[in-house]
Amino acid sequence: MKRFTRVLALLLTFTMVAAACGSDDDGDAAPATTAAPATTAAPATTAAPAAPAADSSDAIKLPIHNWSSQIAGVYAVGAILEATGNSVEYISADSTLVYTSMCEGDMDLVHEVWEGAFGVAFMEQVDKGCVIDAATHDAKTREDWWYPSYVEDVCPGLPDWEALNACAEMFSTPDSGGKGRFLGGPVDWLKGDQERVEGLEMDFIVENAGTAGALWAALDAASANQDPVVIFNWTPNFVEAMYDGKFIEFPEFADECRTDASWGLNPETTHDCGNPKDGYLKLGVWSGFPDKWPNAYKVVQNMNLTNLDVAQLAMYVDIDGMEPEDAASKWLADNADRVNAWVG
Ligand code: TMO
Repeated sequence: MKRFTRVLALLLTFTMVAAACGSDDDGDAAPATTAAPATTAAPATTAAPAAPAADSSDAIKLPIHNWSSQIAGVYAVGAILEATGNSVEYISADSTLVYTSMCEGDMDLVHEVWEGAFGVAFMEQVDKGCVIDAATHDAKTREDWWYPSYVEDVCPGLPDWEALNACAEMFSTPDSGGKGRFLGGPVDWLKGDQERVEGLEMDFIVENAGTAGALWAALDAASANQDPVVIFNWTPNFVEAMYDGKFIEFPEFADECRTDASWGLNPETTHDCGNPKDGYLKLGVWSGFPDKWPNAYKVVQNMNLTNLDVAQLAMYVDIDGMEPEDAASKWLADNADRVNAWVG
């Protein structure tokens, strides 16, 4: 049986070569197939599948952003692409502008597109046709204002946003002029916190942390003293494994809330609502990707991260203190069966 298959494969190969040679004949008006007698069961051309297109040898450009699951995860994505024979290049990139970069051909693949933070920037380029919405992970995401649970002891009515606002003064800092301080993430993440504070007429100022680490340092310091604090946080993340806490419940999110000022509680501002509670996590590629790296593209479309994957990648770095590359290796080893199925 095995030998028969091999012989058949050889025959097919020979037929393909013969067909290819035939069609190479210069000035031969009749293609090889029409020369074949009508009684031939299968003409050479229909038996020969199109030769699989080879991937370009150019490196696939991948961004390094500024939160741990992404940084560890991109090395895992890169290692998978290398295993399929591609080469990759890692480039530090602004996490919002990266979608414009993809349009300009300066970036090829973003594997963690969070709806809350990047949904608008991503979909804008998808609508333009220069970025492809290539895969939706199973992971469901949420990104919003968040507090550690002990704050509920001093601020009744949480997690409701109006209850938070009634306690605003508790969240003041020496620089916040008596208002509460919301500590947001780096400026390339979620936009719109200032609009939200204004739109909902909250007694808060918005301060942006320079790094994710500055958020966790503020959380750590506040927790040690049980001081009220409200910061930007997200899930899946490592935080839920270390701290008990909740997201603030703002008015329910709708797409129009981001684009249509007249929508929502305040007819003059956008962002007078919370972020999506069940947000997507997507994978986007440059529109030229499928033609340039057809084989890699097949693998990329199979990639699928769960909440646990994203949380684990973050935990390996932020709790266990692993280097992102080592976290990627560990995650790849622990998930080898799934990853092999993606590669096919
Ligand atoms: C994009 N992020 C997960 C940090 O909110």
